[in-house]
Amino acid sequence: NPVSIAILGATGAVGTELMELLESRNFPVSRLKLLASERSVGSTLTFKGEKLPVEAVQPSSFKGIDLVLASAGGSTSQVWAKTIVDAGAVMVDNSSAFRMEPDVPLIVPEINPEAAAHHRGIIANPNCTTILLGVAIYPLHRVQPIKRIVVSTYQSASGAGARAMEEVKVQSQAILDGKEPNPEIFPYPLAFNLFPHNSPLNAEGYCGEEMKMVKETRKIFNEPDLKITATCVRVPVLRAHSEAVNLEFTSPFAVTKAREILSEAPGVKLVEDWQQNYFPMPIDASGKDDVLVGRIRQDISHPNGLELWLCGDQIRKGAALNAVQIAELLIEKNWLKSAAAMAAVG
Ligand code: A2P
Ligand code: 11C
Repeated sequence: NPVSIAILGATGAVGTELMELLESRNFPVSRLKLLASERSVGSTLTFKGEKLPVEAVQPSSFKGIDLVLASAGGSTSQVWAKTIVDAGAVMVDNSSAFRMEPDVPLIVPEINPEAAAHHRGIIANPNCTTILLGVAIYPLHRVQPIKRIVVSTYQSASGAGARAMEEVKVQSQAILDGKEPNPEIFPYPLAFNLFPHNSPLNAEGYCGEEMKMVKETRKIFNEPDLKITATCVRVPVLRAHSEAVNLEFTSPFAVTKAREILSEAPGVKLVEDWQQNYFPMPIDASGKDDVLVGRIRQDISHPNGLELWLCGDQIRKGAALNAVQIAELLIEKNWLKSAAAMAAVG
């Protein structure tokens, strides 16, 4: 049956991509409601050739809605989650608000689709860097358990939203014009620069983004004791994140075997031309569904180590595409049901 959908945060970078994906993937939509803040009232967005008004979210917004795709930030999700669930809708939430709640499944369809069976109205979409990492390394972990992960990220501006992407362009132009760049969304100039991710630091000196990668990966892999450490860095790239990944296994993992597994893994595209020194790049990953993986090589410092490099579109697989795939999974498995109906079946 076609689904009545509300997008909360429709005007944002992820929101507009959600609309594009619902259309291009032929998602069965009976009605689409576009919700954002008061600021967007009066604007319209086009879906399947039709101009739809953007409405300010309000308590009555979710009446008769089956599915809410939320990407309006954690605090907005916190405010509206109960209203959404009480209205009988399922919320696929792109924010970090509920990801670590024990009764909220945190889903990457290529990794742990079965965990979505236990939802109680809210399903969380992981952090973008976590999704891209998981898609690329879980196929290896499934074959031979990973003992330790060391990951360094090179994160695009899109992770901080549409206005942050605009800021890098404006700053780049300012610098080319010999003017001072003016940071507004980011704390420091990003054009022609980079800086460690600016999420809040904990007592150990890790930032929030790094701890999301640690905790969310453990939850998605269902490996509470997985050893993983991360360094997250913002780079002046528009919309694809990159990651340098070091994996340690309990015994040697042949590079040829890793390549073979990843060449067939869902959501992964192997990009390796060793003759041309051509490997995944953010410009090639932008606008694509797959996580591009390459430079798979033996770690020369450890017999059980592998090195690899990946790039993935932060707005697509890192956010909107993963959310739409979760929604498709719910339909396929008949799990697109209210919290009450899910509780009744156990
Ligand atoms: P608006 O355009 O009205 O501000 P991005 O991640 O690209 O910055 O997008 C954020 C999205 O979340 C936008 O659609 C934005 O709408 C929406 N949003 C932000 N704050 C709120 C809020 N308090 N209530 C509803 N939507 C919000
Ligand atoms: C970034 N990954 O690139 C972040 C943004 O938990 O969904 C998304 C934060 C989140 O800055």
